[in-house]
Amino acid sequence: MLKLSASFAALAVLLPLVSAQAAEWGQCGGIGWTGATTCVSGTTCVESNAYYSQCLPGLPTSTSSASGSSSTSTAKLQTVAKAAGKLYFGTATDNSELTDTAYTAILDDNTMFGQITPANSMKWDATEPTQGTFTFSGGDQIASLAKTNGMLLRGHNCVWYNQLPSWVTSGTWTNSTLTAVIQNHCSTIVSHFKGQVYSWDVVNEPFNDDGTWRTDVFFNTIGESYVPIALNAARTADPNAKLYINDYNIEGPGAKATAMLNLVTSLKQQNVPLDGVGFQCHFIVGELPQGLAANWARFTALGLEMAVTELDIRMTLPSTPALLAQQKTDYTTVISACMSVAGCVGVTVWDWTDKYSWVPSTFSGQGAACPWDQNFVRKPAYDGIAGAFQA
Ligand code: 9MR
Repeated sequence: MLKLSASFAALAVLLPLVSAQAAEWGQCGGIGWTGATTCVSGTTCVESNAYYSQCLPGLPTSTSSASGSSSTSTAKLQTVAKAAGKLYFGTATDNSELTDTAYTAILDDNTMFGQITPANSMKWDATEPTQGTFTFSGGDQIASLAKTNGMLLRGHNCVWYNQLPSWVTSGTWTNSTLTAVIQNHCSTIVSHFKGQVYSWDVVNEPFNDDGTWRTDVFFNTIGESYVPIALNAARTADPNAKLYINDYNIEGPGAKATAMLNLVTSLKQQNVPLDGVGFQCHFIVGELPQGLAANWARFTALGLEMAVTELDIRMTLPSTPALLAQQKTDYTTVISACMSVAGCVGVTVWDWTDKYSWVPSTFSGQGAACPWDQNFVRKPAYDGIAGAFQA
């Protein structure tokens, strides 16, 4: 009898634990959801939208603490970046994330982040969805967050082939009508945020991976001179903002880096206003390009500054202690490269937590790319970043 009631007691303790976890594919969150918010082992709660989160298989339940390899650093990243002589350590964020108070509690810490980039709300589709009609509410929210917290702001972006409204992509343009459209768009958004922005990604991702020009509506209609057109409009609109061209797969030497180097060399020779180059740094664990610092130094030797603008280092899931250790090494490598290039002004991660990383929805089966896991637990990567700034 005694034995039986002890078993019942054990069951009574166990049952609520079991039922507190949502099943694979089950709902685990969303506005109005009152059920389980954690998932059964082997699955992870992933937000589909504000109203629905689901337990998806194949993702780690905890990327770091369960593996026993978590962060131990007590350093704050903006503090150590500043102490190392850099302007900032920053992060991308998005407006939809700002209702998550556990998230904003960390985001708002200006000893952790000294700079913010809006992941989406200053893009063309968000700011000029209809020709000549501008909406700045999303961008203003991020700008005011940066101001309230005393953080620098990177504007992202004026001219990009992606996230364009259809009136731009499907319009019937001549060189002169599209030039006017670019000038109006860049000058209106850059003017709107004048005085609030440290640097603007005026032109984003102009090249294909083989170093040829990306054949988007701008290049196809105007040719490569759409780049100086945009830069000149931005300079007139805010003479104090640093003007950047930003791209990926230019971090190490290669055809695309050479194309970018040739472009910025030619722009400088023509006295086109340009202050910096953004190296996005969307990397894969264990596959960093060789020669980062030497490549970046070729750009700063032209009198330009540079920044790591969108850093994340993804892995094939599930994460393992070995992958997390390699990821720490890789984050260290990137920060060390920035440390060794005087003109590298700062580093921005493309969101600090896996909870809001763009990676899993773009690369199936990959993720865990950020320095904090989806539960806001710091990973070994965090220590890699802090340690490299402190070295
Ligand atoms: O993080 C952004 C994501 O929310 C958007 O869905 C995506 C759409 O293109 O853009 C992401 O940000 C990109 C950035 O603007 C430019 N470089 C690559 C980034 C990751 O795709």
